[in-house]
Amino acid sequence: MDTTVAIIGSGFSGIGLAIRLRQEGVEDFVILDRNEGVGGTWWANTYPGCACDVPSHLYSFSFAPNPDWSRTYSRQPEIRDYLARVADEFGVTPHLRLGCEVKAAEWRGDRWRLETSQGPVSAHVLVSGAGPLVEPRIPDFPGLARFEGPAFHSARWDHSVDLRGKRVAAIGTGASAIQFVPSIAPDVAQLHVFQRTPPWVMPHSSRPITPWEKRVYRRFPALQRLVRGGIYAGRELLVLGFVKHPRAMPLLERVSRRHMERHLPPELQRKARPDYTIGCKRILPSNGWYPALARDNVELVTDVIAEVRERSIVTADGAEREVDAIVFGTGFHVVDMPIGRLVRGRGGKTLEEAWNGSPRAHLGCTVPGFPNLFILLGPNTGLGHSSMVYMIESQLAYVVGALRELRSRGARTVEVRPEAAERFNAEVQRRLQGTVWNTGCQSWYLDGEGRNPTLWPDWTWRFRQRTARFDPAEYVVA
Ligand code: N01
Repeated sequence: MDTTVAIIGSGFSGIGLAIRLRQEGVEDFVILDRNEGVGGTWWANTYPGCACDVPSHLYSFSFAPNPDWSRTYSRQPEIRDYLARVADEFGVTPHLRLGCEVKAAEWRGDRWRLETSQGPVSAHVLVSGAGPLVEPRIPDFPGLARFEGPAFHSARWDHSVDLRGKRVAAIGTGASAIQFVPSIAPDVAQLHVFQRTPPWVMPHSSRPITPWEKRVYRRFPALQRLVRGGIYAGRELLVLGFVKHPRAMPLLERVSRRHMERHLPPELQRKARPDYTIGCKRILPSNGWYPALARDNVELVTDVIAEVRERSIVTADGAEREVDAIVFGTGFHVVDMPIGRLVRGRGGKTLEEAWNGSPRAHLGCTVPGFPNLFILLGPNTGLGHSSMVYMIESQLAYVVGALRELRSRGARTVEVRPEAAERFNAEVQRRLQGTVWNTGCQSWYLDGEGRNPTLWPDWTWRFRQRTARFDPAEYVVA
């Protein structure tokens, strides 16, 4: 199959780009997604309690507001359905190739040649909308392969396993675990929550949106835009604490601590109290987390896992806990994201080889040596406080600008100049220096050397400004 643009992934990035391409009059494109349905991460993550911790009005396309969100923070099925509906409404669905896994992509002089599970695809331009949080990371605990019960990652929830009445180990206490632990705790016989680092948890303001509010939003779309703007501005204020004045963060710490103290007895507080600056890992909103930890059938384990046996987990203090199932909420391969190994640019080098252990790209999007390749939500586009859909929409404008440049010049290739990419990355790393993410704790935001290849260290509107116009001077257009 021959196409102008091949897009990997049908999440917000892939669907968003497809819509923008159609608006530009480009119809010759295909979206390849290994899943059987639309939605990317919102298709793949089906764990109990899965929801977005960014408000619904902001976590949606600006050009496709949804007056019918059922809650202020939407749950996974509703976001998945929203994406499928938007794909339909904007005429993108016929461009989808679902169940189609991209296994390799190689630059062949003037085109990309893709190997997929449905045969080869040749594309003039390749866009990755694969996202940075796709490949589950399961720690290599000694003996794990010997475990005889079901064991799965939260992003690959095995719904054929009935956890009711079982003894379950939940490993990890990040953004995913904090959602599934309170959801399964009432149904299991015993839940052992293995925590390496306690998260900072805030009170959650999630609530149903009333029929009256929905009617108002439907009648006055401008009001919904206003609410969206208000949420955006409120969240943006957090940048002040994360980036500009980390010393302001103790205010938030106090709120979180009080939240914990309200729900946990003193001996559990000691285990659940974080000892690092708030914000250096994702701040987690939940009203269910601490009450779940306080349940009689839940145990918070803070000893390190030493070994997994056929039917049990042994911690470093020698304690052995019999379990029937293990659920991993242990995060994703981010610094070593799979797309890095799939894509080969000029000279046969993979992205991973070009990155040499720490991803980097110009405006989180383009990489020297990889012509006609655009990565949506690439390196240093992540946020700890706001909607990734905002970052995606910013990059969509940039990619469309690049494609317009190609078309208007009748050119074949566009490739970022190494000096432009280096300048950008040096600036981003300089800005990251004093931020809470680089100074507050060790997290998956940082690579093995302490470099931060994941987060955007500034106001998000600055990212929008920087990506609003494609600057051909930073590229070789030939
Ligand atoms: O993963 P995580 P996640 N032994 O990496 C622990 C997005 N997201 O899937 O902190 C024991 O946050 C690890 O411990 P530590 C969001 O961007 C968004 O929960 O490294 N424990 C941590 O507790 C989020 O940031 C939503 O010490 C081990 C946990 O596993 C990202 O996805 C919802 C371990 C991993 O937490 C990832 O979240 C859900 C080991 N060897 C997720 N290795 C929204 O609502 C790791 N851990 C938008």
